[in-house]
Amino acid sequence: MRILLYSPDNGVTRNFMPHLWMFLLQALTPAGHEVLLIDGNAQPMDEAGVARFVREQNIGLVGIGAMTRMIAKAYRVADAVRATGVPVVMGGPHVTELADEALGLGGGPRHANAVALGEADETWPRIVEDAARGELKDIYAPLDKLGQERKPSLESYPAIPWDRINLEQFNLVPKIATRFLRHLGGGWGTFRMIPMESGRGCPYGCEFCTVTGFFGDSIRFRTNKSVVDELLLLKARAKVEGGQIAVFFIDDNFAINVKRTKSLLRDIIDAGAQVHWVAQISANLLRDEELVDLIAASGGKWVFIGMESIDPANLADVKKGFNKPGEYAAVLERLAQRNVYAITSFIFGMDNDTPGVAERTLQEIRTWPPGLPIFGLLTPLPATPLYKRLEAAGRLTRPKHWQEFIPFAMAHTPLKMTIAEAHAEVNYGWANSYSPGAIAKAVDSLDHQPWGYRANIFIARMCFRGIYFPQMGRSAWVKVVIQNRRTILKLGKVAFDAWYRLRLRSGENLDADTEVIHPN
Ligand code: B12
Ligand code: SF4
Repeated sequence: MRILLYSPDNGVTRNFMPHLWMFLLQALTPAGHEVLLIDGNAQPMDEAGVARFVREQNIGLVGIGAMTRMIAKAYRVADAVRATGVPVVMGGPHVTELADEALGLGGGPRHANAVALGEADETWPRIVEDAARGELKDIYAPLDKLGQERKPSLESYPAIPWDRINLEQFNLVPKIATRFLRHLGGGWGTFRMIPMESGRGCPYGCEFCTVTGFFGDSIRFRTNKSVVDELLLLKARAKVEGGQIAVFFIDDNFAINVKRTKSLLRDIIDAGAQVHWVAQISANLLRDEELVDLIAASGGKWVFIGMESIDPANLADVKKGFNKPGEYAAVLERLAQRNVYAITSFIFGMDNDTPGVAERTLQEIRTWPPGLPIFGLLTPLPATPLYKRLEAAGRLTRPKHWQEFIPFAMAHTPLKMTIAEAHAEVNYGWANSYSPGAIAKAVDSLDHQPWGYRANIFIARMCFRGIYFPQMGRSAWVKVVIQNRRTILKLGKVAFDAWYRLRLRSGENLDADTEVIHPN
């Protein structure tokens, strides 16, 4: 049977990274079946396009995975596929929480033939075999013999064949520049960001988060060896391609067990498996100097920190009191001293927020080393404690906000400001962090650093602004480049001067060599 795994586009921006679940389920598919992947963020397709693909490619089963914000598109695609007579199975966090919605049991239309609840590592092979026999069941749940929910162990994690998978759709280098960049130092003909997990689960239980409910509060790890082997495979692929690979450790809290993280990082260093990597780590765990040393030595370049708010009252409200705003600056300095920078994520529209929260937050951010600030709104995702609290208090203004998803729009009323004010705060945060002036300032603050670091923060800021300001298509990019021309010219001049000095020096050396060889 031919199987298509499909991930819908988010409709706002091209994702910088494919979704891990597709590669994982592909690796877990029983022998004898062929799996094709389409990531809508890399290969945008409308529902008719996916249905046509399914017919033309003689697909026998379609698997769709989606977060809440993409679920409306996921349902539309599922409907179009089912209309061709091909069954659809859906999985991921949204349908796990609202399986009835996907199966049409709550009064709405049915979108999926089957739903995979929770982690599907162990149920997927069964789903495939049932589909091949034409005997799909409605629900697949990971249960043990006693009927209790079972979280798969990651001890026997499958080897994802990164050396063989077709990653054509996941190259971040524009086609036009590929040939030239392939020959640049180290080879930049391709640049791929690859998702990798080293463990699952988070015990912290922040009120707005799906993770503790979905993956459970017991943390499970892969063996160090399986992570190191995967890194080595990716590194070898980059070399063969004349390109670069960076890894995003998608663990919700990569250092949740500091002892184990240190041992993994040491093993990566010992095996020479370093690639540039990004990971999510909460600020409280970055107090440890030795951990931060190992992060830098093992290839860590960016750390995503869910700071959420600079107001302790807000943090206490959402059960994230372990974040201490007073130590944010020291944590970021500790990272920056090792040339590791942070993606700092903030949520506005929290219950203690008042108008002006964005400027107050920016005032703090301006005192920190440069990084990539991002701003969102408090969002009640289905089945989270936050959703239940707001529902009970009658504060949800759009209880089924996912059915008509609107980016950066609140679905409940904050306590101390209006919805419109909350939206304006997010806009203020983005506009003032990613204006040409702010980008130039971030780059200039690294004037004492080699060119690569300045170029890195510049490119990252240019990409990150696209999370909020639509940046799809060539004309949008041309506009951004023109707006930031001063910084681009400055970076270009620094690069040219360095290249020219290098040439001059190698010319002098050539003369000196010539003198030695021909002293007369
Ligand atoms: C990496 C990641 C991202 C990446 C993007 C996704 C990517 N390219 O990988 C980035 C950093 C960009 C991101 C952004 C956001 N993310 Co995010 N992200 C994650 C994260 C940390 C890991 C995802 C992952 O790969 N997990 C590991 C895989 C193996 O697990 P999985 O995807 O759940 O898949 C398993 C099962 O669900 C199931 N399954 C999944 N799909 C399918 C499909 C089929 C057919 C079947 C059978 C089974 C199946 O099988 C898999 C194996 O067991 C998760 C948290 C988490 N730990 O999962 C949050 C998470 C998915 N993100 C979340 C959110 C809210 C967001 C944002 C909206 C945040 C924001 N406010 O801006 C944005 C929106 C992104 C966008 N614009 O599209 C929420 C989603 C909750 C929900 N109900 O939708 C999560 C769960 C975190 C949370 N705090 O609750 N995210
Ligand atoms: S620490 Fe992160 S992953 Fe864990 S519950 Fe809080 S927000 Fe979710």
